[in-house]
Amino acid sequence: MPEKLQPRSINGELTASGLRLGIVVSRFNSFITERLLTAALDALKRAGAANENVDVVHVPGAFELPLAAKKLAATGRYHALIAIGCILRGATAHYDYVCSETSRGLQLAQMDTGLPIIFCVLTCDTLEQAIDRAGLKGGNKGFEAGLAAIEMAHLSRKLAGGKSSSAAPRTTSSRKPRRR
Ligand code: INI
Repeated sequence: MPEKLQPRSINGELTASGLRLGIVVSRFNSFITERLLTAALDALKRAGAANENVDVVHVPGAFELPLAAKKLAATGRYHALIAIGCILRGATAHYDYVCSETSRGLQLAQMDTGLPIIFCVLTCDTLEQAIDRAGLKGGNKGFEAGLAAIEMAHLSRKLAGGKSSSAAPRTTSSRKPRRR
């Protein structure tokens, strides 16, 4: 029997020390989004993130997340971003427009800038579904998003071929994160 191929495995670490992270949070449905934010911050703190390396920006609703995220990415200051929102289905088609433009906008911002932008936007039919995902039943998606941001920050640097600990995101201006 021939030996099984053992490929090189490239993974992102789960340590946040030295990482600069930005979080954009929507105020709409803040009962949910603030719970997601708390859990995301908990994940970052447990992984070793420093207070001065984490910025939180609030926007009115999920629809505003992509622009704010893109502007944060353009500063060149961050290794990864997290976008937090909660979109609940209503009686009209508004939900569909907000969902599709928010996800499309965040993906575009991520692809345009090369900076990982973690999608922590709940899209639920009911408030109960959102509550379940914000810490009551099925864990907290904010915590998962925090870990995903850390992992992607490291992985992004590795895939870009960088070896130094200053993980430079490939922004349009190719600027490295600035030390403050
Ligand atoms: N914004 C949300 O974040 N969640 C929602 O459920 C929501 N609904 O249902 O309307 C929502 N709408 C506001 C939208 O995101 C914008 O803030 C608004 O349209 C102004 O641009």
